[in-house]
Amino acid sequence: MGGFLEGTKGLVLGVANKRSVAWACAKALRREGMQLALTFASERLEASVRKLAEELEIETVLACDVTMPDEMDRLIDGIGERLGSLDTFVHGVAFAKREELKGTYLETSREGFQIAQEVSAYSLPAMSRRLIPLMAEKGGSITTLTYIGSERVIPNYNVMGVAKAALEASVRYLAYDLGPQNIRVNAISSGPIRTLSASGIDGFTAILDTIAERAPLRRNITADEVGDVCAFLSSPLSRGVTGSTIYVDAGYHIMGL
Ligand code: NAD
Ligand code: IMJ
Repeated sequence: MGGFLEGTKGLVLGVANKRSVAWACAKALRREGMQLALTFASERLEASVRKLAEELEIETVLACDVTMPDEMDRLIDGIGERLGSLDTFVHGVAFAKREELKGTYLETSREGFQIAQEVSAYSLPAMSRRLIPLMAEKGGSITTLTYIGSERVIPNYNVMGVAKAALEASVRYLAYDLGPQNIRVNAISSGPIRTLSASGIDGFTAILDTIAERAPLRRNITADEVGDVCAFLSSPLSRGVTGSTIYVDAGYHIMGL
């Protein structure tokens, strides 16, 4: 009780398991009193997402594969029926074929490029457009998750870096489109975190070690630190902030060497 998001409602996409950054966002939003709905991307994930939802006393858990327009439509209908309106949407979804996340960007296939763009970038405007009617009355906040590999070359990030560049540009164009309706759109650029999406990535441990050594805070960040910034971006505390990418990376992005 008494959290700064008491009386607000949100939808979080991208929870796969306890390590998901979207799960940390859901925890922070719940802690501050937001009523939430979660989604699962495939039947394979349904049982685990439902179990996690129970932990936070979240009653609404719906299917949503962002490559399926009908499923996105059904999700919005379901949210309308269960929550009635929305103040917050958290987008924590990304995917590229594993073979695209090694070797050179030069070798990216047409199909691999299209999949990464569709799931990791296009899903933001596609979902946002559908959600607007639920946010229209008082405005709201849309937050997505990105990575510095959109602006600098991170070996192996490849087609995901290009998709994140499209995602961050989408944040700016959406912020302009939705500003008149008092809907804010921002991204959190997170430092590396050991999640399912970071598993099996060549050299991941070396990247964590480099950050612990060079970042101004001389450490890595936690998913909960991203969750707290997500709660801030979802709250009136950030009412003047839109179109921004906020770094939660222990300051690493300011370094030249
Ligand atoms: P994660 O694997 O837990 O989350 C990725 C989510 O995307 C999963 O829940 C998965 O089900 C979902 N997803 C994939 N394809 C989908 C589809 N077609 N439809 C719906 N959902 C789909 O990993 P994570 O690290 O928590 O990633 C969450 C976000 O954070 C991603 O956008 C990722 O790029 C970003 N990010 C992660 C890191 C990191 O180091 N882990 C750093 C910066 C940004
Ligand atoms: C991913 C690939 C290469 C380098 C990477 C990452 N670094 C970090 C990540 C340095 C931090 C994690 N990240 C920021 C992502 O956005 C990951 C996205 C991702 C991961 C996978 C792995 C499994 C798979 N497909 C994926 N699609 C997207 O099959």
